[in-house]
Amino acid sequence: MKFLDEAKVYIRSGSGGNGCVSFRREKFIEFGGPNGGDGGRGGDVIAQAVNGLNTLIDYRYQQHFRAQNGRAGMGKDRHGANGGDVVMKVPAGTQIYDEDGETLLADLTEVGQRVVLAKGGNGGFGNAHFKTATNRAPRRANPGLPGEERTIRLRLKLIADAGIVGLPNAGKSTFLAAVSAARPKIADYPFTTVHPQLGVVRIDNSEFVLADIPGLIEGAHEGSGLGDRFLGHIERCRVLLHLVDGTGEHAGKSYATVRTELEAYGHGLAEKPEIVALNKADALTPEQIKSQAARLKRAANKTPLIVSAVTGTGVAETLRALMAAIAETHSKAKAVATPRQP
Ligand SMILES: Nc1nc2c(ncn2[C@@H]2O[C@H](COP(=O)(O)OP(=O)(O)OP(=O)(O)O)[C@@H](O)[C@H]2O)c(=O)[nH]1
Ligand SMILES: [Mg+2]
Repeated sequence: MKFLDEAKVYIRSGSGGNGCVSFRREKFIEFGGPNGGDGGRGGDVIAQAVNGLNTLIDYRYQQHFRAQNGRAGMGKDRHGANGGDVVMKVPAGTQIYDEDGETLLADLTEVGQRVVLAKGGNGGFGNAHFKTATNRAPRRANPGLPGEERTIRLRLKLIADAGIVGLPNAGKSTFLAAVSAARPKIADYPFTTVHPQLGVVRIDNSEFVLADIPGLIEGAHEGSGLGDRFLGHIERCRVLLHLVDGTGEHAGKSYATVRTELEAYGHGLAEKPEIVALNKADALTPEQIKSQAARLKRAANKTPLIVSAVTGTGVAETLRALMAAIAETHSKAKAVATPRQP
């Protein structure tokens, strides 16, 4: 399936049906009275988060969503039919913005969540509605109200528990492939990964979702490389796995480059708990590991894990560290949600 994480969509809810002007006319019945029915309501445009989607690609092919108009009321007190709603199915993690791309209208983070984006117009009253003691033959009926139209922007921010960051070629995709059933493209050139990938990781009877995103280079926040827009996909991650290529020139500098980009991007990424790992240990001599790990430790202020995504060295430890960090953020969130009773 192709990946698309931004889409612009035009939506229009249904207009209400007009009310009807009509009088009862039957043989032998005088003054039958008004019997014009009300118009039906126009349909709504609704967005709903559904299971089994992880891209907005459908919105490349369909960019207009119109709900049905309500039908007009009719004589003999017949109410017009309501217009059908149209439901836009989106993956969980989709944010819906106004046309300006800044005003957040809705954030659908859980499957099943739905939001009405454009309400259908009400149907107009038929003349039967306007019958009063003093006006027993009203000749007025209301028109239906028009539907709403607007342009909205959908922005998908994948929901993963942990996200892998690092320079291009750090081995992020190799790591994801080693620990999950995901099969990202892997190659020894930068920017192999051009869009985010998710994998489910199972360790010690629990599981979590790990996201692999395109590599970051210096200046990514100014658009260098693939830029930093994919960082949006790890905004909601609880922890980061920062992979540093041990075969690179200076592990400490590689680390710092990526950190600078995380900080420049903002949105709380730099404050997330981070597990640091020196990757490609299999390709290094023990001395090289020692010196690179020391540089990395100085830069990151914590002892890095030593990993080889290819041979599997240190992989289980890394997953356990991620799992523990994820669990910790959960318990912290709970502590905030339930303040102690005085
Ligand atoms: N020796 C060794 N090579 C590795 C290891 N992990 C990854 N590689 C190699 O490093 C190269 C880049 O790996 P990828 O997994 O594509 O790197 P990436 O970080 O996803 O790169 P981008 O998607 O371009 O950002 C590939 O040739 C891998 O085979 C490792 O643990 N040891
Ligand atoms: Mg990759």
